[in-house]
Amino acid sequence: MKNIGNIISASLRHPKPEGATFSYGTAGFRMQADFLDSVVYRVGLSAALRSRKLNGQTVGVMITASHNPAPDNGIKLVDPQGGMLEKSWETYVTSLANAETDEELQKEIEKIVKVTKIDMQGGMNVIYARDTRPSGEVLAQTLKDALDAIGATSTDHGVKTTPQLHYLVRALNTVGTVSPYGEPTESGYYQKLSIAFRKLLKEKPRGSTVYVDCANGVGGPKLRELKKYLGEECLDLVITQDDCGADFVKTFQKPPPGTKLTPLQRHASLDGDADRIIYYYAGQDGSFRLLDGDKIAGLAAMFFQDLVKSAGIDLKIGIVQTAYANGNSTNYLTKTLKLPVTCVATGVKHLHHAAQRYDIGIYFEANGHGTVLFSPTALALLETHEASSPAQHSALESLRGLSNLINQTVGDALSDLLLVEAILASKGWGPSEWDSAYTDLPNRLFKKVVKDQSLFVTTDAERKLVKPEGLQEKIDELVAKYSDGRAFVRASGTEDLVRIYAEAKTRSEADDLGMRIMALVS
Ligand code: 16G
Ligand code: ZN
Repeated sequence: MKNIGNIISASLRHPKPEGATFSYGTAGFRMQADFLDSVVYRVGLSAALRSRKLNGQTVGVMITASHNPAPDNGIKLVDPQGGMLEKSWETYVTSLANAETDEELQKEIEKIVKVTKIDMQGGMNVIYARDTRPSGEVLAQTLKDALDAIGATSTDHGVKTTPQLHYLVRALNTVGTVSPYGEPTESGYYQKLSIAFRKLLKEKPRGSTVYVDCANGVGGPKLRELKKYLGEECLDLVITQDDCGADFVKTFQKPPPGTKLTPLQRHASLDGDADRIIYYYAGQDGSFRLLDGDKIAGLAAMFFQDLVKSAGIDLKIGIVQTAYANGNSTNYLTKTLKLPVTCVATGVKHLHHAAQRYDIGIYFEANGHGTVLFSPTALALLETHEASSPAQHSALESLRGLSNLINQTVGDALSDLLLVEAILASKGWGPSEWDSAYTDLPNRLFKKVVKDQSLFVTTDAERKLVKPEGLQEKIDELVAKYSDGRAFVRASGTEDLVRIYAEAKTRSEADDLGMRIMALVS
């Protein structure tokens, strides 16, 4: 490889911390920012190799640690169609990150080139962006160092939300094709979303105000920008920056401190890189009510089902959830709406993949990561189908609008916000009408530090443990004692601990079940 000398000499400036082991987890590499330098350098090399493997198509790199504390950071790769890095490449990236010496690094690079049969003749194109974490700037420099050393053409897109970077990658790779995704710029992204949103709203009057807490992250400035494109007459948005965000609200089931809820007023919280959103409000009686990812999935499923019926077309709608989905949300989808539901392991890539099996695949994690995917068949049908009545025409137009409004590359808090707002406006609903579809079963989430989390091995989309031996039987015995009881234990993919989820008919039963399982886990 002709640039190997440059790669190794630049690598001297980014030495690997001795003995450290890194792994490309559900959300790429994520850790304290101080330890990331060598990882970022090697991810840069991986991105360039991946681009070369795919004939020079543009690959994306995002520097973010999502909702983790400010001193953390992370890095992940985006494939040319805007999705997550293909699974088989996670191993290659991990092996580069863990090469102990520069000789080993060189060997690993040469191995990847050989094993994946990369023809090194030709260009490599990589774009990158970061969230607003202070450590991002220096890490972006390190990334550039790697891309220069290997000889890739690269563009620094500065501060972006994670989904914006996914959008840019797909848009860049589809310029001049039969299905261009959109103008490959940040303003192209805002234009695409705002035009679709305005079309969907038609002449509907503007709904009441929605308050959006952007978790002190990159969502704040970007939502402010989007607001300019939407125009005041479309959506009354009040943007706030609390330090907590979606994760806090979902975990503690209360509003961010400092946020006062007025009954029936809509609120939403994003996370640090704006790929996750949840809603909440106070009921008439002042009680706190969460409208999480499951509730968004339910709302979208109901709406899409109606539209597809009204449009008179045959498209298969399906929903993808994880074990964290509230039992009553699954009941609502399967029993009330009678739609198929698939359960997969935690992590956006698993949901995304499973959702691609439907014509309209709706996927949401309870924590608010999610989107709606339209298959190529669905898009073609929407394009060509001739309406035979004004009602059909209007439903078809709405479906077309939604396919442009919804980010097809990955879950996107800004796009999901507009999706929810468009549905509520179309129905003339407030949060309580939305919430009335079903009542969540009370649930509790615990975490426990254990000696070795790798001893916890699951099956059945993480709903059952196969190891430690005998533990699942004990959990089953306990669960059977509670009405509507359900529980599972899984090793976290982002922290060194295990998570315990329990739900049951009443709050006290859910708490009790969770605590008893906590006591079983060690
Ligand atoms: C990551 C995943 C998220 C998942 C979470 C679970 C992506 C982009 N993010 O943040 O989807 O819900 O991990 O964390 O895939 P845990 O394994 O620590 O419970
Ligand atoms: Zn995130």
